[in-house]
Amino acid sequence: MAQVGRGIPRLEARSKVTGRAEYTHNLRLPGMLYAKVFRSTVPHGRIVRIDTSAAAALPGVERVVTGEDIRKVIPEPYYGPAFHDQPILALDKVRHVGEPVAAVVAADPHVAEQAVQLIEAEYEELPAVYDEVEAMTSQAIVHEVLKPAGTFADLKHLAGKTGTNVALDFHLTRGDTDKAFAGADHVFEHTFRSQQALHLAFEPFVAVAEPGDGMVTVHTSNQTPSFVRMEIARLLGWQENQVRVKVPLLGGGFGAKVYVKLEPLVVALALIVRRPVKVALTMEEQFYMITKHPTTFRIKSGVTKDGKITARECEVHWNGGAYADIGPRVCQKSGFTAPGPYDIDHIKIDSYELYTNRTPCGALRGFGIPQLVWAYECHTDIIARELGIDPVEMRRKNILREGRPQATGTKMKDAAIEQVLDALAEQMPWSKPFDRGTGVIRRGRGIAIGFKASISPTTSVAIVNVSADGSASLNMATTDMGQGSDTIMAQIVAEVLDIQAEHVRVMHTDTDITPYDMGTLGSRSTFHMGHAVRLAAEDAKAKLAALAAEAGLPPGTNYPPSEIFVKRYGMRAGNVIGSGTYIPTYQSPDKTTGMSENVTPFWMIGGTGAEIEVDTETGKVRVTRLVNVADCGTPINPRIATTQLSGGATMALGFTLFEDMVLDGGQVTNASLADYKIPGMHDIPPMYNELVDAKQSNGPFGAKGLGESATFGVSPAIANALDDAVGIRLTDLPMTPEAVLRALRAKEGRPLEDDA
Ligand code: MCN
Repeated sequence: MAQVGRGIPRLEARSKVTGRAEYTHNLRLPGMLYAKVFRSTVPHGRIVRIDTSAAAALPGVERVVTGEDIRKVIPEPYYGPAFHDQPILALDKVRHVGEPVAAVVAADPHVAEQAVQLIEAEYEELPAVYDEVEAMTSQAIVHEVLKPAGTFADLKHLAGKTGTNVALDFHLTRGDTDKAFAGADHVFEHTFRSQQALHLAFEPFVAVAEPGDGMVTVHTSNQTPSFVRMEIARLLGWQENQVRVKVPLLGGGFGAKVYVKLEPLVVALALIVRRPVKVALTMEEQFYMITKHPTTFRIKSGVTKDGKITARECEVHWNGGAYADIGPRVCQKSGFTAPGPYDIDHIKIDSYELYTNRTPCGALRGFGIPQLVWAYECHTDIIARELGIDPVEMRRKNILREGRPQATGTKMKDAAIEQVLDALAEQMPWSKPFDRGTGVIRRGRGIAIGFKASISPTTSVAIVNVSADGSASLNMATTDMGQGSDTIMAQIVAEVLDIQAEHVRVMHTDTDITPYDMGTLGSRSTFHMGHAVRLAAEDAKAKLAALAAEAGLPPGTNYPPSEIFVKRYGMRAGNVIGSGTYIPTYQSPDKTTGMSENVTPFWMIGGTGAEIEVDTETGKVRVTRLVNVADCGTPINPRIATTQLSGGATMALGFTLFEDMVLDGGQVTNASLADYKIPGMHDIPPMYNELVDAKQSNGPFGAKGLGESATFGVSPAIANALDDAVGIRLTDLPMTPEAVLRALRAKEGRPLEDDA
């Protein structure tokens, strides 16, 4: 292959470094106004009164809008991909601190901000619930009524449970775990918890709505433009062709910008004031938009004395926050992989998505998988160490091999789990002696592996347009948020048409001209859109061949397109337009057993090896080396694919060691980049990245997804290394110096004062 497999630089690299790249933030429209949001200060309460009079009286303020005003243009102003549970601005109740309650529109954003400070709201406070396990039985009910959205095929069965906080519960049973535990040599049970954290794209959420003649245009930083169009049309009761959604490049998305976020608000405001309106969040406001699910995962395994896992029970509580967003899918799709990439005969999974009075939680790079791997890979490591089995051997003994059924019953195919494990062991290198140190600084190493199913079934459509000079453009709605999709899709077009990738122009999403795509999420684009793009290019190629035949050119030769057009039309005129649609096959899990023969079109595999240093006097953990290994089938662009590994691992490193949204009475106390620490250059260790030599037989050119794979194993690999170094086991994230020091001191029998 000439184009697929080329490690070319990103096509947009030059425009990014010269500042010419197009972002929604840079957009200024004639007559455009700015809106700022007034937010709830209580976690759960009935709205008694909102006084907007002082704000409305401030010179320069165009309009102050509340939830009731929105109802005048959108009678049912509730949105969401799973449930229509989220009001554009709060109605009747607020359900988390930071929830949008009112908005001020002004020509000057500073005036709008000043006016927001003048709004007053009074609430009758209601009991609140923040913890996912407490939410199961709490009397504090976040939603009294639930309306399933019914939009996506895989979420059609959603109902919610009135009178509880359960948005979705997923159950899977295979074999008989009770019997297997009774017959096991050893039974181990642990509980692991993970924290609330956030995406923090360096381009915060931003959207602009531009009302037109019987239509509206939305310019937005979003990963799912086709869904935005559908959802805005549904809210307004308009046809989809009256809504135009334009998405340029994104300054990061990481799963935050999926489905609709600011778009309903900005559209409602623009329709009310009949002018273009922009809403651009500050860094701080991102803490109130969407976050990563905190989880509590109780895991129990029955094991033979030589380390074969015979049974596993997984009970996962997902803290979904105040609005479901896409949480139910996280709970189900990730939930069914909770036992890990292991071949276990007896399995029971209970996975619960719960409403609480926190900022909503949704998709974040890994879609719940890192929370699961955190638990099952720590658990697996503890078992290995207690049984005196080498952790790599323990995994090798149990991994799911080709043709064996995963928990759902779907047989594993093209999942290079063993190769990933072998590559990790080799690169660490695991078989060589390791110096653990003797003084204040101790060293340890650990590994972890994880896997993820792709979201299914989903649709992607692409159009390839070949001009008479032979150049080609690609119309698709995949969003390039930094992962390099523009470049690799151009490589796929170029491969089929036998041209250079650099000569393919990739159009950014404009739903008036780019066809439907389910979304840039779940690392689905290379596989799904890659197929659609391949099919579209093949269609164009077949049409070019037909044109050559019409022109009387003898068959069998690959004529340059320009020659074909000239021969056929007498000059460089005309176009050839190829289109392609891709949707994989799928069988939804049985409602009672959770079983399915075809639950995913491909499996993503990722593994991490970590070497760390622990300062036993301060508890500080320094990661000295990370080994990131993944199976992405054929890398379309090995150079960019490798950077996906280091990017994903760096993000996961932050969630492992320091990132944590600290809550006090429902109030986030560290909602700023000064107090919420993300990895800086000095925190990033040397990394070794490897893509194992594998092929996805049903993938475009043998490729499958990769964007999240490096996030899976980082937390447990570091926790396992910590145990290896100093013999302490942390079960909560993040592993801050304070948490490490507390555990060290407790182990030494001299607990820190407030633990004594
Ligand atoms: N790639 C490749 N060959 C493969 C697979 C992938 O060359 N066989 C490379 C390509 O450059 C491709 C990229 O890896 O564009 C990711 O491909 P894929 O795994 O198909 O993921 P998507 O294009 O669907 O992107 C989404 C995925 C997700 S879900 C999140 S979250 C994420 C991510 O990718 N957010 C990112 N990577 C990110 N990278 C950056 N810089 N910024 C984000 O916000």
